[in-house]
Amino acid sequence: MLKILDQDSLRKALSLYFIMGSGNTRRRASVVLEEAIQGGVSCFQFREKGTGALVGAQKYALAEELQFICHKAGVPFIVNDDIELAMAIHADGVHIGQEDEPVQLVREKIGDKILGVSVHNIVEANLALQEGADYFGVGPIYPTNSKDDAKAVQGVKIIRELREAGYTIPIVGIGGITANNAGEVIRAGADGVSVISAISLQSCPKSAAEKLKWSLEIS
Ligand code: TZP
Ligand code: ICP
Ligand code: MG
Repeated sequence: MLKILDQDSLRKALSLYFIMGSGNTRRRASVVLEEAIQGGVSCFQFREKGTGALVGAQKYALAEELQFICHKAGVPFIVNDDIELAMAIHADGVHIGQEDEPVQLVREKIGDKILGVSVHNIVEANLALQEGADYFGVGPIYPTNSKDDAKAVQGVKIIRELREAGYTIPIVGIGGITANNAGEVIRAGADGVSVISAISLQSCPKSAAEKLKWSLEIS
């Protein structure tokens, strides 16, 4: 586990936030992650979901393999939804959605690990902040093929609205983000972009990450 990040370090770490599970790539997830990190990914979320998702010991083993790669590179390793797994392997944090356990309960369970929460509007944002979220994942900003039960596309307007409402918490946009639209997400007020397919499904994850990083730098 990393040293606990202060809010500014977390903000920076979230700038290029890569998410993947075994179902998001046709290659070995560990190889894709290694290449993505070489390209500049600054945070990683293990999200093992959907048809054919690994469970039990296999899920645990893949989590540990990917965590080791992150650890070597000093990249925070966050687990989606599975708090038990996150605790068992001493992950750096967890990311939960509105359908998961209440934020407050998760906060109690994970102590000072990083806690990310998916929020879609001001009401959810207010509650998540009050109950102990460290950052928000906001989306889907653009249409996505990577989430079966994705909510309605929001555009970058929702990020602007959260900033205008006074939220200073780190925010990442998610959903359909590519090197072509990442700048727009940052200009709306996000601290970073979260992507699955824009890295995991590319033939060269390293150059895909580099292009995303470049688009963030010139935003
Ligand atoms: N939550 C909202 S959209 C999404 C998740 C997990 C999927 C993002 O995947 P992609 O491939 O970057 O659109
Ligand atoms: N945002 C982030 C960062 N991760 C997710 N899994 C999600 C929203 C749904
Ligand atoms: Mg969830």
